[in-house]
Amino acid sequence: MPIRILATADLHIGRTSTQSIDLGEWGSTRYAWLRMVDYAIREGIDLILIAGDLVEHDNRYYEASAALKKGFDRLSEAGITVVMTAGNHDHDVLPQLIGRTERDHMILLGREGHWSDCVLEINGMKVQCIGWSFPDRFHEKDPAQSLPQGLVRSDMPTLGLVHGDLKQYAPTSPYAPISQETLEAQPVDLWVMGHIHKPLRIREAAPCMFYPGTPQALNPKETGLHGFELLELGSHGITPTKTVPFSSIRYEDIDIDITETEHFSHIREQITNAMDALFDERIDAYEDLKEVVVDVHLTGYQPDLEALNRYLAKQNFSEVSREVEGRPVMIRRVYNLCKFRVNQLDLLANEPGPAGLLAQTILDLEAGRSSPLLSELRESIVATMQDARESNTYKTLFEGFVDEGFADEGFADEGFADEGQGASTLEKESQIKEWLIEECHRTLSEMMKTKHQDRS
Ligand SMILES: [Mn+2]
Repeated sequence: MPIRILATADLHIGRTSTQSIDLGEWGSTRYAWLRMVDYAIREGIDLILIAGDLVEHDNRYYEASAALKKGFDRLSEAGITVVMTAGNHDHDVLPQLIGRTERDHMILLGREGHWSDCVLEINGMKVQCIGWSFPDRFHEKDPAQSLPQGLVRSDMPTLGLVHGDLKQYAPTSPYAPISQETLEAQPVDLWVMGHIHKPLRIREAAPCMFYPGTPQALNPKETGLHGFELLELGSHGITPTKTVPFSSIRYEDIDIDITETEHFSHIREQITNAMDALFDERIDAYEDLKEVVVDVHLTGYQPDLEALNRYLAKQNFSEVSREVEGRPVMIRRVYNLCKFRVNQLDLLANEPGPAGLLAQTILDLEAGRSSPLLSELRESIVATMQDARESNTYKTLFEGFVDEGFADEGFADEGFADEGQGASTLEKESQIKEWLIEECHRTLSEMMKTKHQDRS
């Protein structure tokens, strides 16, 4: 019989999902942990792997302690084994908590930042687990480099747990920048990773490697589907992983293009329609999903951004919140991300002066024509981007995916992060074009404003 495995990380017991209307205890990660325990028992899970940050940092000790103990007791009774490593949030609290409840089926690996292993026998099959835990709040070294030669056994399958960033995206992260190549080179069947809150499949082929992400989404930055991974380990290795939707709250961003919207009063209806479409287009409802929180991004071009801002400021969009398929869908915020559009760009382009030149430049860009001004602009942008990348200020692709602490420290920048190392020349070229159009529109908008003010 194969071993049924539930893999998770970053539960952060002690926190509560933010911005909910009325989730009550369903919003707490403490309750999510107990729900997960029930799930494991109900579904006949044999082994739970938790790759760090099970518990929020130490000031939540007492809240976490009782719930953890309750969960461990239930799992123990059901004969389910839990193998864990500590992350940057629970580097001190998890060893303490486990220390008090130490028992055969609850295993914390890699204490004090030293790799360790355990061998389990489940359903007549032997399996090795290896893991590394955070020794402190920060760890600037790559834990993969300290993995001892010969730790991984060749006579049975091995499952690995580690917490931290991936080095190629965050080379100087203070949260254990891990070399993916070094992990891959180990004869390990599976790597479960923690720290990045967005679920990420790194690779499917052996060794299978993924960040399960937060099973209970914590804030509006954690959009999309959140749950945990279910796997089976049999005589032929690991089966492909399956995500089990689990979070009681779901955060979504919806983009609505209002270029064609002439009357602002229609925006409300457009938002309502987009909300109704959510469950058809991207959300598969499941029993434990209790609430959806939506941020709306108004995009496209509008001729009068000031008037649009004034209109939006007067609206109470929470009134638009509604029930869809029996669940409250709430509008949290409406962002105006529209760009300025000059109605008669072609007329303006004929005028002398900087405004005319900018209008002409936008027309050139849109038509794919070149001009001396454009070549100059393009060169200086490429140089600036190069400088930015070399200065290492923009370290990660994972803006908004990582721990709040990390993102808040401003390591990442969306504009450059999206650009990525894997972007093709063609993609880069179209991003430069898009960015130039945006900048020209923005500058032109400023110019036109001044022009109107001069007249009045
Ligand atoms: Mn973490």
